[in-house]
Amino acid sequence: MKWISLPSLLIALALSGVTVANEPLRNGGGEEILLQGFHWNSSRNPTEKWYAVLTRMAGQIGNDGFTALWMPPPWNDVSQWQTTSAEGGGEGYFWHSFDKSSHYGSDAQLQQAASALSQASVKVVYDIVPNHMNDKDVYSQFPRGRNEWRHDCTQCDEGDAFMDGAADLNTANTAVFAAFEKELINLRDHYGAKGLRFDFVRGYAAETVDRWMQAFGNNQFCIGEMWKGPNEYPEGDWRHKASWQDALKDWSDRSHCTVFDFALKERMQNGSLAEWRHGLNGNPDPAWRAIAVTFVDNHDTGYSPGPNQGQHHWPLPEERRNQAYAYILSSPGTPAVYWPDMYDWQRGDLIRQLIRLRKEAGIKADSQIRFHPQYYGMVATTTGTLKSLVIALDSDLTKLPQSLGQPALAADGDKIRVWSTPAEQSLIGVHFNCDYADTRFGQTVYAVGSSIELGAWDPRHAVALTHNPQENRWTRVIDLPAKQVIEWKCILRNKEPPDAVRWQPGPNVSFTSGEASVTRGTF
Ligand code: 7SA
Ligand code: CA
Repeated sequence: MKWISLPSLLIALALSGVTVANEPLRNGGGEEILLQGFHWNSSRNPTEKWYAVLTRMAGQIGNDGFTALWMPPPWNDVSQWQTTSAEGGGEGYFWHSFDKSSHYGSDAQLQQAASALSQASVKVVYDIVPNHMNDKDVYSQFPRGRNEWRHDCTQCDEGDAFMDGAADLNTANTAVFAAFEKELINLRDHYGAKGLRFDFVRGYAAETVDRWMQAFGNNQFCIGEMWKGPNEYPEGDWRHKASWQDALKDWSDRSHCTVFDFALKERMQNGSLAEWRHGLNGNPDPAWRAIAVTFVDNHDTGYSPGPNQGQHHWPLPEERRNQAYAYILSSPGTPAVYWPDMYDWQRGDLIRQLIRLRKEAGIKADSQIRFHPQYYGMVATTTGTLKSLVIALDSDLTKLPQSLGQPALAADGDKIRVWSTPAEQSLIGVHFNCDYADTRFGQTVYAVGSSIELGAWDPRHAVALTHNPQENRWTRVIDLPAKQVIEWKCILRNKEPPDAVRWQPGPNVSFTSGEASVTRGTF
């Protein structure tokens, strides 16, 4: 029997067009901390060319703990436009040619900035805009009438149109695909590109991005900007009824790139602090957390220093901004920090401290996160390779478990508290049982105890058990980190007010999680 070797089997599969499952997720090993290296008005920076600013700041950016910098589009953009509510042009998103001299600076200045950042061990990630280009110019790289533009034919676009689609290119066309493939390799070989941010990915196929990345560098970092809510998909499209997370994961599965966590952005904008857990980066499945690039604002959604204060399409209100940075920097996903928040609006010290705590804990994109919903606000524990970080945002976590001690960071009048603790062990489900409770109408039996999961002995934050009438037993499985010495008691409590309690008599029940997986208290 002739055995076919694994590599040749994989090649055969790949050639057959079958997507080989082992395509790597291109998330930089999950250890990237990204700085958006520009804002909406950077191309109009009054004092010095933007590339010169980046060269001057490269060392500080590295010292501040960033591992990668998202550059603006590197291509020449001579556009000027006006709409009823705004005007602009030259930012790079309506580019004219692959020429690197632009409003951000000259080709030489770009090279200087790229090498200064690389010397500071900061990966250069260019913003790529393949969906469209300035169709207004007489000069155009792509001739008309050859199916290279969306409007050349009815099937001449593999995605959405930008505005009315007059400027859309047909990325499925081999000449168009090849032109970008060549330019991405040029950016890698001559402009220090170590990663790519793909603009407006709703405008072309995720598989096209995957093929460009295979040419650019199959393991290099890439991020897709998929800003498209469920209601923007046509009625018949499954994503119209799916969640923001589902559509983002679908795109990442087909491109093998990370994706900006617009699911978290939407919850930050429209949900309470407790609902921030529903971001892609809080998903119970690590494969979903690993693809999330979390952010508070960017050059579209947020304000920018300078004219019109930028675009501010979807800005996070000021009072939540510090808490949002505390959350994305001490939770899973790949955090992205918006330039003005770091270097223009005095938030830099807080962000610097948070980055240090994240790195000391060894938190990665797919790290485990546990939410503690029995508290108001956002209380969660993220466990990295070295430590666990407990975060409490605007919460009523007042009685602290001994294990927590003093916060490693407190800010915003204690609205932000972060503790650094020894890395907790993996979780195990412990059966909590309470017997012989003679409950009055409306009363419920709770478990309250020493650890944060059990409310740190505060009945208000105890865990409600469920009644099993046959055995007159109240019970619940509670996930706890293994190897923790736990003390606890059964209590009788009304739902509201949460303080009317009757305690289980006698000494506390105590056990070590993992050695015991069942524990019992009796009234
Ligand atoms: O409204 C915000 C959110 O509120 C929430 O409550 C909503 C959200 O759904 C809701 O829950 O988000 C909605 O609105 C977002 C912002 O418009 C949408 C999002 O999908 C939607 O859900 O995001 C879209 O728009 C962003 C700007 C894009 C997103 O990918 C896209 O999904 N961001 C990236 C894309 C571009 C374009 O490359 C950049 O746009 C962004 O910086 C980048 O991050 O000759 C051709 C031609 C004609 O075709 C046009 O008809 C004509 O008007 C030219 C003219 N076009 C001009 C535009 O009108 C003008 O606005 C063009 C030449 O210049 C401008 O376009 C700018 C754009 O304004 C600017 O944001 C573009 C090119 O310079 O550069 C930037
Ligand atoms: Ca398109």
